[in-house]
Amino acid sequence: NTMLSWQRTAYHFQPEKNWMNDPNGPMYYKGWYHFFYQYNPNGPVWGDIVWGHAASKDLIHWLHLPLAMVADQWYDLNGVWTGSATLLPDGRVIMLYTGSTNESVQVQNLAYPANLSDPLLVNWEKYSGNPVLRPPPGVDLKDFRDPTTAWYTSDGKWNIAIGSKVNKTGITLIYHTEDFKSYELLDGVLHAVPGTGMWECVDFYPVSKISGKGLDTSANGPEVKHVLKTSLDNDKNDYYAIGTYDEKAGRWVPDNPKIGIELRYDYGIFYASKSFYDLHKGRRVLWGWIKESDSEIADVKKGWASVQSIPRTVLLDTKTGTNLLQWPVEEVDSLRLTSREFERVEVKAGSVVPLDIDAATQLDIFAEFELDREALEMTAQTNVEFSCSTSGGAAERGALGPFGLLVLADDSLSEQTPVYFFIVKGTDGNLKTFFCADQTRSSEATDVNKQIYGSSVPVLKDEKLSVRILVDHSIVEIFAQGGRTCITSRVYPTKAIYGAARLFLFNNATGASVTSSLKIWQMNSAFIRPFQPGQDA
Ligand code: DQQ
Repeated sequence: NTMLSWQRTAYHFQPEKNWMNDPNGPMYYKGWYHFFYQYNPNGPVWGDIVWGHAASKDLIHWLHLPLAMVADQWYDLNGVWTGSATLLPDGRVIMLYTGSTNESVQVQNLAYPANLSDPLLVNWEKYSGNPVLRPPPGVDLKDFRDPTTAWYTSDGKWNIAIGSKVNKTGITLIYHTEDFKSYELLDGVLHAVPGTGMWECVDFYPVSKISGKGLDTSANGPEVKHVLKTSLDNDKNDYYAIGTYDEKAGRWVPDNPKIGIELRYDYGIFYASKSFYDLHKGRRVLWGWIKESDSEIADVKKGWASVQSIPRTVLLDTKTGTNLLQWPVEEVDSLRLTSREFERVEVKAGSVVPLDIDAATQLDIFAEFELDREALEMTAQTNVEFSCSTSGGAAERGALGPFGLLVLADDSLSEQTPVYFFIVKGTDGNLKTFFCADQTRSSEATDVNKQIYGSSVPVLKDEKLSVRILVDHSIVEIFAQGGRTCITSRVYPTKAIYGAARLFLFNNATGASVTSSLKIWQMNSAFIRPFQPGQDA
């Protein structure tokens, strides 16, 4: 349907058609990045789930490969669901995934490449002894899914984690194995949080306390923290916490037990994410599923649904120690074409300033903001109850915000997606900074979600406010303050498309002017196309 084709993205991963959801089994193997994903080959809605497969040299340009696994065994007849890859030291590749059986019981299955000398890993074999794991006693037959990448343990064996729930308590089970065929369920749970419901797509990995490098999933020691991430089926968001893992005790304890697992990878749309250690570049890379926020009818009309996030590097923020930093992988920069720079543009209180760039649908924007210092100091206490989602959005004026950019806007501003900072000042004079994205005017279409997303963002002394924004037709991925707070917006402009899309600075604060410096790149499209057999990859 060409009517809706402008919504297709130019450099985010998506299949040519139909439905996609969770990222599965990402890994680097013999010079190729492999990406698998939950896929419905028969239509643009969830169902008939199999594993799609694509490979890339740089995480940006992709070759679509044949389906890796289809639902052809009793133990995955109702779906080849989410799973993870483990690269063994001897060169073997282990793929563990959840099968929904002919009776819709959730079991774990083992698969491996049919030919390890094929760098494209086109053919996959399922282990003849599947399933390797069935739901343990006390767990509902439909609450046992999404095995993680395995990590090496001090006794020379492996652990994997699997999400579940007992009553309303979300839990992570740990299984111990030597050969990935038989497993022992360890006593207790890695972690549990009452009231959170089913834990889908658990991810568990180390981050370094000192270096800016990513760590192999098996790394541990005094210089390491462990991140536990869960995807909450209840509200379809990914939550994480940073903590300490005691392998011998089989427990992980969050650094800040008061907040539990409450930080979000992304305050917009980002779910069922999965990370992997990229041994090629020594980094940890995170993928997330960006679902649609329009209606199913619209998805059927356009013939496809969902995109994947731009792969992001994940690191511990060693400056704050309390959050992760996510940033688009450096390969994204290879798509940059021409750029425009704007030095210290003044944006007066209550004004909008157009930015003169060629086109505005495929952009990489880096922007810094400074609020007028005097105004900042003179301002008395402001509304300290502020929250992005319950606020009036970019139209609501406060003393010290909102100010930022209007992306995917048309000339008349009848459509616009504001992304902005909002500063509040407490009675004690302390400042708190929020970062939000406002969907309320993003589209004139009526069948789309128009929430306001966002959260607070840590800003340290003497730091400028900064934001990086990737715009790609119908998706806006935002990384505030070096990636401390991220927001992905899925938007459906009807007028602000192709050559009609514009970019503006805005400042809706009542009492302070803002100075902004920006560098804006036009972004090339990525090649994301079918692999032709015989083609020299
Ligand atoms: N999607 C898969 C499940 C997983 C859910 C099924 C999360 O394995 O729990 O498509 O989106």
